[in-house]
Amino acid sequence: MYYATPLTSLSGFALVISQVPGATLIEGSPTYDGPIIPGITGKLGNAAITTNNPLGVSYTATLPDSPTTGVRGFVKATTNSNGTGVAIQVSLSGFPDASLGPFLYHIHDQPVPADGNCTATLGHLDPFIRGEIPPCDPTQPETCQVGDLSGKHGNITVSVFNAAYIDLYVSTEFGFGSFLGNRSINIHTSNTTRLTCANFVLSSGSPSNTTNSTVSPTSPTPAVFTGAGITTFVSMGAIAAGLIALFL
Ligand SMILES: *[C@@H]1O[C@H](CO)[C@@H](O)[C@H](O)[C@H]1NC(C)=O
Ligand SMILES: *[C@@H]1O[C@H](CO)[C@@H](O)[C@H](O)[C@H]1NC(C)=O
Ligand SMILES: *[C@@H]1O[C@H](CO)[C@@H](O)[C@H](O)[C@H]1NC(C)=O
Ligand SMILES: *[C@@H]1O[C@H](CO)[C@@H](O)[C@H](O)[C@H]1NC(C)=O
Ligand SMILES: *[C@@H]1O[C@H](CO)[C@@H](O)[C@H](O)[C@H]1NC(C)=O
Ligand SMILES: *[C@@H]1O[C@H](CO)[C@@H](O)[C@H](O)[C@H]1NC(C)=O
Ligand SMILES: *[C@@H]1O[C@H](CO)[C@@H](O)[C@H](O)[C@H]1NC(C)=O
Ligand SMILES: [Cu+2]
Repeated sequence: MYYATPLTSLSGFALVISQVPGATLIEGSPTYDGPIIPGITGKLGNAAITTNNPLGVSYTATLPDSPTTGVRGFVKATTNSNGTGVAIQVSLSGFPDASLGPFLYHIHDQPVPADGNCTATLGHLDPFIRGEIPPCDPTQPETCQVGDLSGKHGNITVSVFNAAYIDLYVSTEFGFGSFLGNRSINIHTSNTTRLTCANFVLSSGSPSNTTNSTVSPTSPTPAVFTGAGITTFVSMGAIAAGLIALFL
């Protein structure tokens, strides 16, 4: 399995962005209108397939009865039966007018605070520091952000959405950068507005915690809040950080 190492510089990531002409910003979130760049990958390489995840362990993110959105349901992540990758079950309903879609959903880096502020979950789970640009190519999921579930497995285009698939890149093993159990799900409109969010919590099994800080240098500082977009992001290049995820 992959052990992320703390970064000391963001320069490599800024370089990735600078390779992408035509990037524009909508309200702090980058969009991309140029050609797909083949082979683009994270600063730390392609996402690694996770193996030896703890069997029988599930984490479930259940959306709250928020008054501000009708979207309800859950995303459940269960270690795949052979320990490689994680089985994802998505059961969501109550999506608003289709004109706001397709809807997107991602694992975000940070948990939702007690006040329910989805913005505080920062950006996507992105331990390989791949960034938003160019968009995920689902035929090369290893090159996508680990947390970009809709990018890898499909957008939500119906008002009641059920899906089940294996994602080989997320992990249920504590100590890995791709671990999802202490993070959150965010549901977005197509323009990246956050509709609702929820934390993963252990819902079955015994969590694995055999890794320790000596062998697992994967406790990066929280993702930098980059909501002001690329311009700000580049200007923040001097900031040392572990995980970076743009704000979507
Ligand atoms: C996204 O859509 C929502 C809902 O229509 C709207 O309130 C918001 O201003 C839009 N944001 C952008 C950046 O277009
Ligand atoms: C485990 O199952 C997944 C699909 O569910 C498959 O992609 C993977 O190759 C399998 N791994 C092993 C070691 O059998
Ligand atoms: C939500 O969190 C973001 C990021 O931490 C922060 O900038 C914003 O002020 C918070 N909003 C509220 C209403 O607390
Ligand atoms: C979640 O756990 C991973 C793996 O142990 C760790 O690297 C990360 O910092 C943790 N994230 C939060 C928000 O606690
Ligand atoms: C998913 O939705 C996003 C946002 O509208 C869009 O950019 C992307 O192309 C869509 N992906 C697919 C495969 O349709
Ligand atoms: C693993 O152990 C660390 C350190 O004691 C603790 O912070 C963390 O919550 C534990 N994780 C799990 C999944 O039990
Ligand atoms: C942590 O990992 C190191 C290296 O594998 C090992 O020597 C040490 O005993 C472990 N500590 C604990 C508390 O498991
Ligand atoms: Cu998101």
